[in-house]
Amino acid sequence: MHFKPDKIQFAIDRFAPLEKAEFAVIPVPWEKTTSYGKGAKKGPAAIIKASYQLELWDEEIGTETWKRGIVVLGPVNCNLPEKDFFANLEHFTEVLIEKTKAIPVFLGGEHSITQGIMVPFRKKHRNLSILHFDAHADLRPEYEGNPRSHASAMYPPSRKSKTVQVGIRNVAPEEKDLINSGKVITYLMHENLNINSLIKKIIKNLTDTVYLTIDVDGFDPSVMPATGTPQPGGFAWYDALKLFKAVCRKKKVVGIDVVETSPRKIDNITEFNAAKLVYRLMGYL
Ligand SMILES: [Mn+2]
Repeated sequence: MHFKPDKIQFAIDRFAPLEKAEFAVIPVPWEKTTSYGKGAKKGPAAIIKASYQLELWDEEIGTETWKRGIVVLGPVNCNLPEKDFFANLEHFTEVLIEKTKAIPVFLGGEHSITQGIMVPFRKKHRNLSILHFDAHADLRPEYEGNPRSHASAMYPPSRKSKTVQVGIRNVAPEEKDLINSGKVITYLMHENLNINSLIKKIIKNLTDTVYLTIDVDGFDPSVMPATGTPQPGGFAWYDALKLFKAVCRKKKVVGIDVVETSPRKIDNITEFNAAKLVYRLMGYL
């Protein structure tokens, strides 16, 4: 398998071939099971398009992060039957993390992509833990008969890896015995409004090597309004950044996904903010 760069690219990627890049951005416009608001498949392209508008100097980090090398790869093929898509996504991810040094940042697409991505990460990194930032627990073994549903995104990964959930404020009856059980530690949003003490708990509970999965609905809808199943009362921008900064600085973050951006016609806030988030996270690493 080789990587076929798409025409859609960060304006800055031409300075960094994949071999030299510190970060690889991978669009995964997968959308099969969204239950309410549609459009997650348009998320990756919208975020990349918005990224052209970012200033290259990051005012918080104080550097031009792009100089460390960012490459945007062509999208993972999502025009496949579900089984083949996940097999391909797993294989793609495995090749990427085995053959390059770049830290991958996957752009979704619906959250179920995390299921495929996690398989090779688990193989490569012993004692990997997951920081799961989301409004939803996503712990149903299956939803509407499908274990690959976005509502089941974290069930398989959390059976195998320690999973710390934050932002959670929507839990189904069939999930209530799965939160804070087994390998899952769940910090319900309403019980953890003090960001500093939440950060302490998260840092204590994560292992040294961390995969970060960010559903944009973990943020408050005022920050990330365009998403399929929004929930009130999510993280404010600077609180979330403080949390991500602490994790990126104190742990070894080996991969990231940012999922569930569903661009809408009325505004472009979410894709802009997601692009800024991704650039900022790179700066923290
Ligand atoms: Mn969610």
